[in-house]
Amino acid sequence: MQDKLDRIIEARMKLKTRFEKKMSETPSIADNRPMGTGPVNRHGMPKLPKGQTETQKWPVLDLGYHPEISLENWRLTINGEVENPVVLKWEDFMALPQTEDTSDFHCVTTWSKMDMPWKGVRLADLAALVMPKETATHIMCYGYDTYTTNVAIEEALKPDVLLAHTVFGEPLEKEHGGPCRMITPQLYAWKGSKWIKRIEFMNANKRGFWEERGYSDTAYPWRNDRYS
Ligand SMILES: Nc1nc2c(c(=O)[nH]1)N[C@H]1C(S)=C(S)[C@@H](COP(=O)(O)O)O[C@H]1N2
Ligand SMILES: [Mo]
Repeated sequence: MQDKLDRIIEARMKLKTRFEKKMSETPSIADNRPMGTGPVNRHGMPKLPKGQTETQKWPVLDLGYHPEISLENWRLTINGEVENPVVLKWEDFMALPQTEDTSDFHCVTTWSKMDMPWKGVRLADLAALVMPKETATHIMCYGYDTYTTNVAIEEALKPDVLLAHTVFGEPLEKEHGGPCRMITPQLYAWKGSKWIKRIEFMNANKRGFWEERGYSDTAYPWRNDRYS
């Protein structure tokens, strides 16, 4: 157990070193003229990105099909440009280091839900488990509903990017992507796949479902970067 944890920590430090510079230059951290209003959030951006309105409700947005995945049948495949591809069962996933983090959720359709207390596994910890090859630049995330979305690795490795199974102290509801979804608090929410099934590390960028239909590849909320 301790051994396994030590290995994850060591691999994570390596990855951190590899992507640190790129990560520190991403707009959600480094933009010196971010667009938005309100007090500064924890990564230095105005709390409410331009064109967004805060909502108390939590709307459901997806392709209309809510797949039912029992914990017993749930699998997460992580493969592609990695040293150690894995297929995790629910117990394997839950045995990984668990992170609690409160973050904001910005949907491109202009609503933002603030201060959502999530619990799950950091994408960075999953990456440390599979170890992306030197050639890896992006990931493609696949949902059980056939959804896909692409994310650059320097965004995916941010500490607030989780594969979340719990929110507001309760198991994530099916309509919001339960039992497990990804969240990307520093990018618009479509970059976080609900009902996540597979993460493919890639050696080039490729477009996902919405990106192929004119949504931005990069999706920076503080640049109003919605469509390409
Ligand atoms: N698998 C899957 N993930 C998805 C989507 C989807 O259609 N399928 N929609 C995306 C969009 S556009 C948004 S805004 C958020 C919405 O999450 P919510 O329904 O929990 O609010 O999920 C994203 N992840
Ligand atoms: Mo969305």
